[in-house]
Amino acid sequence: MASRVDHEYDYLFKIVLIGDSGVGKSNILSRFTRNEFCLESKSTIGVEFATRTLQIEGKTVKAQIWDTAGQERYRAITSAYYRGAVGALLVYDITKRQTFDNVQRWLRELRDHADSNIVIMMAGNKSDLNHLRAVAEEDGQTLAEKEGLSFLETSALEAHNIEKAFQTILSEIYHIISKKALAAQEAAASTVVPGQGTTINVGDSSGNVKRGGCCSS
Ligand SMILES: Nc1nc2c(ncn2[C@@H]2O[C@H](COP(=O)(O)OP(=O)(O)OP(=O)(O)O)[C@@H](O)[C@H]2O)c(=O)[nH]1
Ligand SMILES: [Mg+2]
Repeated sequence: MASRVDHEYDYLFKIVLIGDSGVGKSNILSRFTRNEFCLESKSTIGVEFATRTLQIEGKTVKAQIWDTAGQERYRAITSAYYRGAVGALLVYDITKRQTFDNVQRWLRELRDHADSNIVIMMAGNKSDLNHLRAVAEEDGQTLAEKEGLSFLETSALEAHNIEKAFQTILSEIYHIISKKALAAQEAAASTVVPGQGTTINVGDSSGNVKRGGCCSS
């Protein structure tokens, strides 16, 4: 019964991955959704997405995570990518200063294209390469505080803080949504239909992910 399967969650949240090419977005996604990592992954072309369902404060939350190319020439239409997104993971590479300097550029893009209430987590990825570090953890922390973002250093390779990064984003979104639902209920105008889940504007929710590169079997 396909329709039953479609509603085996309380909430569906769309989250977008952004950041320069090569920072590890696709590997963060594969680590989180399939527990896979690929040392020689190819640059993403266009848009892919993958899903994972998890428990957030007793609710079943389906995270639909979108991944696109950091390289401008491979990117799909920007507005469609951000449409309906309630969370963003903005990734830089702790071994490449330029990817950190470009964080401001990505924040501008979010401001221009995404919902103004989008929950943003900044991740300094490749924390396993501490000997090649070009961005101090405090620099990440300082920028995050200045911009009002959550912040973690992660490693897709070592599966360090990947789980925590998504858990944090999803919990924050859940808190915002449940506060809004409560306010709406109090105003006797709730838009949440109990038991049917709250669908947050997504396109294709088939749950499939296109696989490419060296990790495909
Ligand atoms: N050491 C280390 N390497 C990583 C980590 N995450 C990703 N990489 C490597 O960094 C390279 C780029 O990773 P991708 O996940 O393809 O980067 P991306 O951000 O998706 O790049 P685009 O698709 O071009 O935007 C690959 O060689 C990965 O193996 C990490 O946590 N540690
Ligand atoms: Mg990629």
